[in-house]
Amino acid sequence: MKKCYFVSDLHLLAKRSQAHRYWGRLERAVSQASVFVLGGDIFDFRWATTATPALAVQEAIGWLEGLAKTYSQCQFHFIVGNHDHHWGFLCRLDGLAEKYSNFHWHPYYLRLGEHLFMHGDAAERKMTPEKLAEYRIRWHHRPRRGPVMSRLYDLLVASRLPRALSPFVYPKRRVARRILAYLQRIGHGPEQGVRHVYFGHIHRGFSDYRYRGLTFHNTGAPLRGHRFRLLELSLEEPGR
Ligand SMILES: [Mn+2]
Repeated sequence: MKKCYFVSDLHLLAKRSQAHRYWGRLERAVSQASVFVLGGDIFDFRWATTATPALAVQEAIGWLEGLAKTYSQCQFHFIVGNHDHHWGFLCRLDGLAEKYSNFHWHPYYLRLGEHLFMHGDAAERKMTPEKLAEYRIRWHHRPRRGPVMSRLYDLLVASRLPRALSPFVYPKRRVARRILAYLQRIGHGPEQGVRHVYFGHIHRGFSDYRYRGLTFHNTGAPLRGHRFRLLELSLEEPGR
């Protein structure tokens, strides 16, 4: 069995990210992992505090490159989220994958055996692949936020209001129903052998929520007042 970790929604580059508090845990996991899945919104280009968007891209690519180079024993899979959906950044991912044979990227999802990894924005509404693509493209046109808006947003997160509201905005059952419908549309439902779904986006950390043949696991987010965890699983070695 191979050890695999899933983590998402670090929101690096944004001031409100508390991911630095988890570096020790993240590094320990990466050093033990054979497969490490980064599930989207790892970077937050909309709320990046760097002087220019180009610098944000530079930092993000540098961070991924550092991982791939330092932990060459580990296969990294980067799944894009809505906050990392930034042209300048996406354009660089193929180059990174060419340079490092242990770096792979996926615009929407990754399936490994009975495990399906995705960002989770497919739970925003009833999504078809086309609607999800449109939703992502709208993120390209959303303006980058300045320091004032950023400060206001930090205050909102600090108030813990988003955390308090999330069970109402994203009830587990509704989220599971929407994701299941999306997976069936793309041909990766329980009928095709998928058993476990790992995702982020809704910032609610939970494991083992069962719904119609699927078991859902959410990583949460390292933001103040939110639950956050690395999700660990074992993957079958191929050919066994
Ligand atoms: Mn998201």
